[in-house]
Amino acid sequence: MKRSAVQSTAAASFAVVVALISAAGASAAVFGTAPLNISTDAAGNAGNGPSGHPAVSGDNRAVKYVAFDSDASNLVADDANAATDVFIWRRPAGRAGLKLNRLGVGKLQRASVSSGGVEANGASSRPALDGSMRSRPRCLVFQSLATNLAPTDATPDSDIYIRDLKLGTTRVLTAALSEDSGNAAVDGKCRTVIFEAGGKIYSVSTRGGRPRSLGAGTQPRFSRDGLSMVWVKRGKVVFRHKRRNRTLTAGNGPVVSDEGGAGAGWAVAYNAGTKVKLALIRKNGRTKVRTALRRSRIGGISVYAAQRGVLVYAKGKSVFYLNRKSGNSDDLAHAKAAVTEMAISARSNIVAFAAPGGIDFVDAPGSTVKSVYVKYLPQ
Ligand SMILES: [Ca+2]
Ligand SMILES: [Ca+2]
Repeated sequence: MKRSAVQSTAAASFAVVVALISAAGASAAVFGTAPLNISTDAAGNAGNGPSGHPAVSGDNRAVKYVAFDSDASNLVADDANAATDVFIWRRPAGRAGLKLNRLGVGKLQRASVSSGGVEANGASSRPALDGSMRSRPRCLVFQSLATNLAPTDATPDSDIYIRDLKLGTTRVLTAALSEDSGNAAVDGKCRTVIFEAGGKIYSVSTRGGRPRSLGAGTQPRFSRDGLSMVWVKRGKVVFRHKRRNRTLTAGNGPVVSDEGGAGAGWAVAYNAGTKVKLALIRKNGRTKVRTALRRSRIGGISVYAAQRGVLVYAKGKSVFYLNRKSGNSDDLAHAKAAVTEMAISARSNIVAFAAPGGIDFVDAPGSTVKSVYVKYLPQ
């Protein structure tokens, strides 16, 4: 894959022309499998409403789950709440999970339901999934306005809920807070959830208890190993490790890697205007911030990004990845409208993103609904 982004975009454009002529698939034009729309019903029919905010489980290369939210009512049977719900898609095992070439493949379930399986009476959105290099995914967290998901929460404010993927139970984590809570993230072992409420970052144990304030901030994210977090405070990105906060430069939408070996420390990527900044924070505290990408938007970071690893990002309507070890950048998808919601697995073998307006040659002709796609990237 010794191609620059510019060259591969040109190659992609050429391939699109070839596809137009030969009616071939789009898979030849981009690196990895062709994007597969997973926000469909079991037969592969597109959602009847928009889907977005994909999250990918952090279980090393296994990547069992992708979650997203959707306004569509036709993705699963009996969705009659006329409200946004959170869905979890289970990637098929074996070849089918690597090829990802058939619409409706895998198992899609609604996750924003009560322990008794009752559907929510309010909108649920913004899922996050656990799983790390050493642990399997066990839980999904999301925010919901519903008043019927947990007996201890009957107020129509926004709360953070946790769904145990094995037991199929749902609990509220923020009943003790009167502010609206949202934008939750969970560590890789499903021990701690961080979220924002009333302009502050809070941390709460997944076993329950009162949320604890970590100070002013928004947009919290965890590293997969759960040892570091990032957020935005007064317009600047904050990196936190072992209760120590380090303020980086101005930015938003930060993502953080696990700690690298041999003192390499951590990588934090974030948006700053139209640039993507990459902060490398070494174990000894030395921090370097540089511009990694221009006219781009960060979408995700793989666990080893401090030393090597991958960034996934969008440039206009296209999704790319950048391999920090080789310096190679390659295109993953060309959507019909600007892509802003992306996620990447721990080892960057699975990428998920939401494309407003759909993707040419991938969706049914004429389908323009915002959908969630997954790709497998061979490594
Ligand atoms: Ca619904
Ligand atoms: Ca509530």
